[in-house]
Order: sequence, then C-alpha cells, then structure tokens
Amino acid sequence: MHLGSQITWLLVTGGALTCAQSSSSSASSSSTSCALTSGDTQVLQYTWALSKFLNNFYSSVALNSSVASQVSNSTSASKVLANLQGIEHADNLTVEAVRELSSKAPNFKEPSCSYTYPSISNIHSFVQYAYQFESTLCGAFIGAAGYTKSPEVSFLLARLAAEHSSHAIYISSRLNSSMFMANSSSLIPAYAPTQVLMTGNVTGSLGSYLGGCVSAPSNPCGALKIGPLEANITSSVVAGSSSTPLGGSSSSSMSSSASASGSASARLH
Ligand SMILES: *[C@@H]1O[C@H](CO)[C@@H](O)[C@H](O)[C@H]1NC(C)=O
Ligand SMILES: *[C@@H]1O[C@H](CO)[C@@H](O)[C@H](O)[C@H]1NC(C)=O
Ligand SMILES: *[C@@H]1O[C@H](CO)[C@@H](O)[C@H](O)[C@H]1NC(C)=O
Ligand SMILES: *[C@@H]1O[C@H](CO)[C@@H](O)[C@H](O)[C@H]1NC(C)=O
Ligand SMILES: *[C@@H]1O[C@H](CO)[C@@H](O)[C@H](O)[C@H]1NC(C)=O
Ligand SMILES: *[C@@H]1O[C@H](CO)[C@@H](O)[C@H](O)[C@H]1NC(C)=O
Ligand SMILES: CC(=O)N[C@H]1CO[C@H](CO)[C@@H](O)[C@@H]1O
Repeated sequence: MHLGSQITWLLVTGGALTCAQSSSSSASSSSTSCALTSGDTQVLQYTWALSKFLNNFYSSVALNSSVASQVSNSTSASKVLANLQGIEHADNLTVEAVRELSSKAPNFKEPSCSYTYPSISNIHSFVQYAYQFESTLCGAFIGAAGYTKSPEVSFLLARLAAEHSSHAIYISSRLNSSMFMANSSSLIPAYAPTQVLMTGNVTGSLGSYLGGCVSAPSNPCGALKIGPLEANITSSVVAGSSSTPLGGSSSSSMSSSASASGSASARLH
C-alpha cells in the first residue's frame, strides 16, 4: 500500500488552495470564516460513514482473476482486475482523505458503524451493488457539498464525488445498461442526506446498511435548487416516494428498477 504518498499529494493540493486564499488581501477576515465549523464536522462524520461503508464492501470480496474474468465480458480480464483493484484502492484513499481533513474539524469523532451488507450470490450481483453504491456516494457527496461552511470541505466533497462518478461509470460499462440518455433533462443526480439515510434497496439510499450510525448534517442555508436543469436538492423528502433520485431520471435501467425491499441483513459472502 502506498497510501501515504498519494494522500500527501491530495492534501498538498488542498493546502495550496488554502494558502492562496489566506494570502489574498482580505486574509485576516477570510481565514477565520474559512475555518471548519461544527456543521462541517457533521458533514465529515457523515462523509466518513459513507466512505467507510463502501470501502468495507470491496474488501469483503477477494478480487482475483476468476472474479475479473466473470466481470470482463469483452474486455481483457487482466485489465478489469487491475481496474477493480485500482477502484478499491482509490476508495481507500477517500477514507484517508476524510480522516486527514477531520483533524481540522472541531470535535470530530469517527462514527462507530456496524454495517450490514446485502447478500451477494454471484459476481453479477456484486457488480450491480458496486454500481449502485458508487452512484449513491457520488450523488450523496454532491448533495453534501451544499451543507458545508468551509471551502476545504466542499473542495474535498467535489473530489470525492468526481472519484465515485468515474468508478460508477466504469463499473456500469461492465453491465449491459444505458448510461447516458439523449432525452435526459437532468444533470447527474444529487441526493440530500435525509434521502441517503432512508432505507430501501435503491440508488440514492443507504439507510438499510448503515445501522443508524450517523445522522443527517444540518442544512445551514435551507433547500437548495441548482439552476434550470433539474438538479435540485431538497432538505427533506417524503417517505415512500423517494425511489426517484432528486436529480431527476436515473442513469440506468438497473437503478431505476430497483425495488425498496431492503432485506439486507445477510453478510456478504
Ligand atoms: C476468487 O474470489 C472468490 C470470491 O471473491 C472466491 O470465491 C474464489 O474461490 C477465488 N478464486 C481463486 C482462484 O482464488
Ligand atoms: C483497502 O483497505 C483495506 C482495509 O481497510 C485493506 O484490507 C485493503 O487491502 C485495501 N485495498 C487496497 C487495494 O488498497
Ligand atoms: C444487452 O441488452 C440488450 C437489450 O437491452 C439485449 O438485446 C442484449 O442481448 C444484451 N446483451 C448482453 C450481452 O446481455
Ligand atoms: C427516453 O428515451 C428512452 C428510450 O430511448 C425511453 O425508454 C424513455 O422513456 C425516455 N424518457 C423520457 C423521459 O422521455
Ligand atoms: C426543480 O426545481 C424547479 C424550479 O423550482 C422545478 O420546476 C422542478 O420541477 C424541480 N425538479 C425536480 C426534479 O424536483
Ligand atoms: C436490490 O436491487 C438489486 C438491483 O435491482 C437486485 O439485483 C437485488 O436482488 C436487490 N436486493 C434485494 C435484497 O432485494
Ligand atoms: C458483469 C456482467 O454484466 N456480466 C455479464 C457478461 O455477459 C454475460 C452474457 O454475455 C452475462 O450473462 C453476464 O451477466
């Protein structure tokens, strides 16, 4: 593992951003308003709980060449294996990045989570869940970026969302699904924390798996609406009507057909 050097690179980039801000002419007032707040602590605890959930999901499946050959279909199995291992590694980096920034967050405490995982009967369902979870984390971190006070936390969330988006698209390409619709009226989905914490086997919700170990960060500025492109985030959703991502139409047939059965108590095997 080479977590150390890559995380340093990630944080040096973050550090450079901070330095650029604090060396501007309004340095003294901006540096105090840029400090992480207790609201940012809530966002980071939430982010940590979601990141660690996915990280443990991958490490519960031994990724080897026989798994890769079943996932590969037309692509070379060795490239698929390398990509899956790279995705698992990058997901480990996201947890480390959250952990490092959390040292600046007042009273940050790692949530103690006892996760539940869906029963995985075959490689195809592993791939489907990996896609569902990567897509959910992408939209969850876009949503969480609307709940921050400090630019550093938004900056981290932007990178995490982009990371998970790239993973979701790669994994989706292993499924026979439509990823991009010419008639879509929405940007990529964004999920509000309240929706993410709801139960149900749907893209956008992880409440069935998190065991209630984290609560939704409070929303500092009220409901968010982003432009005319139906990438809205609301601060609450109506229970039972949440299977449609708040960002609009779902990007694949798999996620839109997921049902809310949520029987997810079996360990991954
Ligand atoms: C590959 O990993 C899967 C589960 O992740 C396991 O069932 C299988 O036995 C492994 N195959 C080899 C050759 O190690
Ligand atoms: C990811 O981290 C887990 C421990 O949390 C470790 O077991 C696993 O080997 C790591 N995987 C990669 C690819 O770095
Ligand atoms: C992919 O899905 C289409 C229908 O959406 C189907 O006709 C085709 O056979 C599928 N291909 C594979 C390899 O499953
Ligand atoms: C978009 O097009 C697909 C087929 O290409 C269709 O199944 C779907 O219903 C359309 N969605 C909307 C919102 O028109
Ligand atoms: C997003 O907000 C606009 C403007 O308020 C509204 O017209 C639209 O229906 C909303 N879309 C969704 C998906 O909630
Ligand atoms: C959850 O949804 C996926 C994708 O639709 C499906 O393959 C899986 O069987 C569902 N799991 C449960 C426990 O309902
Ligand atoms: C992971 C995945 O989608 N694998 C598919 C590869 O293609 C075969 C059929 O050609 C499917 O049965 C697999 O599910």
